[in-house]
Amino acid sequence: MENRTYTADAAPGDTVTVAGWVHEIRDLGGIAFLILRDTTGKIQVKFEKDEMDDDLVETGLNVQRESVISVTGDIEEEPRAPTGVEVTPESVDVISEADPELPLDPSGKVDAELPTRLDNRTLDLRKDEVKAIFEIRAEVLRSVREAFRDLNCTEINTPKIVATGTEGGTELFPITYFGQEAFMNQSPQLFKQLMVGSGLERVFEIGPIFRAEEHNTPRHLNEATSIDFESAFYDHTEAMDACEHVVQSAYEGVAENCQDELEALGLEDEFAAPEGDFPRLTYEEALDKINATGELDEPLVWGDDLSTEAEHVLGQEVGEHYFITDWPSEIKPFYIKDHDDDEEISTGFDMMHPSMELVSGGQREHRFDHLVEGFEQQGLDPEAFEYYTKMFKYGMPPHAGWGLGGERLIMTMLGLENIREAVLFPRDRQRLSP
Ligand code: ATP
Ligand code: AMO
Repeated sequence: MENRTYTADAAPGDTVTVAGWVHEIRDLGGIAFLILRDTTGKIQVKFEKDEMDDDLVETGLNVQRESVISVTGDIEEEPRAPTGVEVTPESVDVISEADPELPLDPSGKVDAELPTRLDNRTLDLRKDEVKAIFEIRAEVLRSVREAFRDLNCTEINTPKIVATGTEGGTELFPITYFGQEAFMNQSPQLFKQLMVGSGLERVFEIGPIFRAEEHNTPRHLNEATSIDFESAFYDHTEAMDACEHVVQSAYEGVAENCQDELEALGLEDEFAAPEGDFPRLTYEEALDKINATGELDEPLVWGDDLSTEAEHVLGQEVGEHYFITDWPSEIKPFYIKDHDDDEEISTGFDMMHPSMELVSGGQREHRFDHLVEGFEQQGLDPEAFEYYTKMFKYGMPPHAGWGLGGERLIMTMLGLENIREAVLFPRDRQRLSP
């Protein structure tokens, strides 16, 4: 809009045209105030009824809350106004009138349930504390990209319509692709591995992953954002170092650039980037720690995956971000390499927040024969993966990498109770639109 002034830039003495939403109207009799909200803040518009044109007063004070209007007038200092300045309007233009019945109250005076909020995201994101989550999400992605740049990575984009799954057959969404069976991609796993054998060597991708998760939980989505890393000539310990750097950078970016947003969320005092190296526990040490608490009904034994409850018990014990390394090979996927001196133990690792898993990764099996054997052991048909395995015959370097759940990172960073709060338009079992 030509000549538009943002409310935050309005200074005494200026004649401005501010445009935005009608946040609130307070009619006190002889004087009334309209609070106009735009992306930069709020500004008070003053109507002195006896001194102003009747039409102007009528237009300004009869407009419905949340309508889009523009106001042209002079800015004056006014210590009693919320921002210390106010506009005395010369003209008010109602650009888009809102229905008087709003499905939720953007001023936040009336609480709305999450489903109502998700059905009306546009209105929901007019609230400072909700908008703040997505400003922070954008900052996290910016900082993460910068951290990958520090690591000399190249950003890649790989297909989301694919011929095979990689993370377990039951979680696939099948689709029809010109009469052929195809799937929505569960992970860029195989593609990012193919790229470490190319001239690129070290890559990252930030993109959607699709999982037909059985369970409706506060930390699973059916469409999530995966932050993936893969590097040639890295082992699993170097991949863990890179993981720490990326996660810490995300926190540091938010601490540096999102003070207003943290304040809107009431987190300005407690927000802190995780410090130093994350503790690295072996799977066996993790089991011992969990079992020693006696909090589980049945003690865990070698080969068990960690239940949600076990993750919580361990998270409480450790109390900070940490890695679990040296998982049993049998519960890690075919592409994870076993230790050379003990093939029962894998190089796979998970990185945990005290409340949940954030990352899985490991060193990869780059030896063609071992890879094909691994497929057979997991009951997968190596022929179906020929597009992937054949490249291991033409010079595939040792490599390692990981995948970080973007929404889980934001959820744990901000203490959100439900992962859906970290997605604009979440996909879950009940939710396919908006
Ligand atoms: P003024 O103080 O501008 O002469 P008034 O006495 O003509 O105002 P009232 O209708 O009595 O107007 O004011 C109602 C209330 O609004 C009072 O509590 C006053 O302090 C407050 N008020 C008046 N003007 C402003 C303003 N520009 N910004 C914020 N509050 C105001
Ligand atoms: P994994 O399956 O553990 O590993 O996924 C990696 C991370 O992605 C996040 N995540 C999810 N977040 C929300 N909803 C979901 N349904 C969901 N599924 C996964 C989690 C998880 O830790 N290919 C490997 C990674 C690798 O080895 O590089 C993989 O996909 O935060």
